[in-house]
Amino acid sequence: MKLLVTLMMWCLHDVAAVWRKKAEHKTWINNVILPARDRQQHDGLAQCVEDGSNGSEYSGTISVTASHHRCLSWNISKHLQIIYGLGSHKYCRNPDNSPMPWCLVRRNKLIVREFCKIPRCEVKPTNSLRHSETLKQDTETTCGKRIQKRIYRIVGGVKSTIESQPWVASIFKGEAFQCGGTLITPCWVLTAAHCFPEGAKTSIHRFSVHLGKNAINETNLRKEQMFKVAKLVIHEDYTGNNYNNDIALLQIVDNSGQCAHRTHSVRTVCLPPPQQMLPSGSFCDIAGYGREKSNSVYFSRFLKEAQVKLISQKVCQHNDYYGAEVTNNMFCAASPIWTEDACQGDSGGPLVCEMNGRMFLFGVISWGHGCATEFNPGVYTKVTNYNQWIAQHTGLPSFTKGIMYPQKD
Ligand code: 4AZ
Repeated sequence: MKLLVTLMMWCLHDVAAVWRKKAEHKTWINNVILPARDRQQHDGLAQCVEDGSNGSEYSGTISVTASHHRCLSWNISKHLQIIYGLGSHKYCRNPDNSPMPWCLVRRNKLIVREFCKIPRCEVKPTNSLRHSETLKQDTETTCGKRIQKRIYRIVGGVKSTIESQPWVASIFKGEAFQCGGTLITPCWVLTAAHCFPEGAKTSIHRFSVHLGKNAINETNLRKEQMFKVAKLVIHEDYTGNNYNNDIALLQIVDNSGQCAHRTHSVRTVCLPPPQQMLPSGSFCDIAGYGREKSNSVYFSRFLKEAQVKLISQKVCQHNDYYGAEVTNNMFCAASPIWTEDACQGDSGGPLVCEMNGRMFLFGVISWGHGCATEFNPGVYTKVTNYNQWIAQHTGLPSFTKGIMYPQKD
């Protein structure tokens, strides 16, 4: 008896190894696309396998294999049932990180494991009705919330995750990364005017905006949302020679006519009220995919974030710093020992400051002499000078009043 059990376990192991090898070359999951609303139809459990997943979260009720064999109850192998904590059912599962869910079947008097036919989940709902039924959007009152997930320690700074800065947008011209941006409403991204050197002649159809991206050259369809540019508004008074009014708006829309939907990797930031400024010395975060050194050829592959300290207007406009190069539509920030700074490629991205557990966008990364060099702080467009301008061009005054900003008693 003991020998038979050992033989059976060996067989199971052996056949499993063969199947694992086969599965590397062939997908056994039928190419059936389930609409998003059907994914969780059974007690809130996953009924399909997400793209890129091995189905370890699958908890549906399919109990036939890819080769049409009926699954046996898991209690046929007490050993597997116990080590994997499976019940006395016969549904396909992936308890051991196999390439996909599987179950035990009887073949030629032997009990072997076979992979199952599980429908793939739809990556994106196909019609806009279903889209709006299932997907949430941020509103004026849900902005600025994030899951802070720093991994470890722009120039200097720490490698970040998009969940820590879910409002960060990346703007591409064709295949080329162009600039950062910040999601301020589900349909609008705020960025820098100097990202569009062709000004009013810019052909917007060449641009795309990506949200939810952890790394520039990495596409994770489960996190990322991609958009075309429906409209570009460059500030009318932007002057390229001194970067005054370095601010622009992009209206975004996806292929099914929708704007950004709210996930852990995609959220809107809050706007502070008009003319609100924080005291100098306050620490804020900057984020971007820009260069890690001013002379570096490459952009940072990963999203990075750094903490910088706000510098008073008086100090930044002093001749030891930038003098009159810094206008009142700009402010400066730097790390106290000049080790962390925004750099080329971070332009257009956010400087955000926390107030009562929410993040508010105070600055758009604009310019600076070099990167992380002494007495040459980063210069940011002062967003709170533009609430009215943003309201006028987006038609969304409720997002620009700063209603989530803590009120003084
Ligand atoms: C740039 O070229 C740039 N050190 C942005 C920020 C800074 C420097 C250059 C600030 O886009």
